[in-house]
Amino acid sequence: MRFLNLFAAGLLSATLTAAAPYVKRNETGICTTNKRKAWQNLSDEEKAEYIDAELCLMNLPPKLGYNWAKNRWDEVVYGHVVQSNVIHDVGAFLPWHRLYMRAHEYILQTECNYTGAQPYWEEVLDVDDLAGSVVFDPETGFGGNSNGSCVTDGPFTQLQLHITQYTNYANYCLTRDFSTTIYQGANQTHLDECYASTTYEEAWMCYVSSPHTAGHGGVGGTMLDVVASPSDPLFFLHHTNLDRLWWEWQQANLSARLTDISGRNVPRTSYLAQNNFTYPGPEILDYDGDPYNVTTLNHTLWMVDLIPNATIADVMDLRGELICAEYV
Ligand SMILES: [Cu+2]
Repeated sequence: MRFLNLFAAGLLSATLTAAAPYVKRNETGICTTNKRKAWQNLSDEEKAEYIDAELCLMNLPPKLGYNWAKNRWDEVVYGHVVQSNVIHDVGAFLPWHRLYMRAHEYILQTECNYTGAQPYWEEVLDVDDLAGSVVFDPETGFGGNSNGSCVTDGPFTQLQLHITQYTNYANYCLTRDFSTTIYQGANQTHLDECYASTTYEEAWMCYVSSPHTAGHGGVGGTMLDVVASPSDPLFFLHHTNLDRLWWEWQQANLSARLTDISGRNVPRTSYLAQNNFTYPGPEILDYDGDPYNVTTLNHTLWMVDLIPNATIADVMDLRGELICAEYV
């Protein structure tokens, strides 16, 4: 896999610094920013501001110095692509994606003047009518199904994508291909089952296999690509919803679950094979902060210079200095 050559340099140069504070707290010390709302509850003005900020990102010049990057969107997507074989099927899956949601939210706020917080797609509300979801509204949302072809309605009709698992020099379009069957994994029965998990290990596996798979497979097309799925802007609403579900689970027993982390650092052999992933090398595993193949609070979350790296400990509390968010 060619992109791994870039990995070593990136990880080593991005030293394992403590996270810098991204948000200002008011004088009481209470986090008052980043009230993350369901897309379904945003006003049309709020929706338009978010969509405009995403379009802004797609039109901003790149700034990380990669010669292949055509715009800032490519760089944001790359942050996920380059380490797909160490952020999926592992214990760090939920924490890494939590920080990645913050990176995206922070970049919208600081580089595209976005004044809101990252919205989420409350997917359970749409299990009976996926295609009818307001997120797919071409006027106010992300455009709709395209049955595997290029998306032809909504603000991302012209979106050109460049990064795949195998190259950063591709030119291809955003696609969607709905599956109402797979989407049923987002239903309340599955959410209840995951919520009833008693350990992080049990919880992350349940959330990954049910609501997480439901969003990726239900929307299909680009969203079904385990590597390049952040290319569909809907990815960020989907993963923020997943993060909300994890936070709900944490809140059910906060004193224990603010520190409850576990899992492996290397995906299962079957998972690597199924996705054509290479086994992560020492340039990754020697720098992840964990001495063994067990995920701990010291585990480093690599952000590829989009924002500073952090540890899992830094993101466990959604209300903390780093994420500073609230789901409303
Ligand atoms: Cu991912």
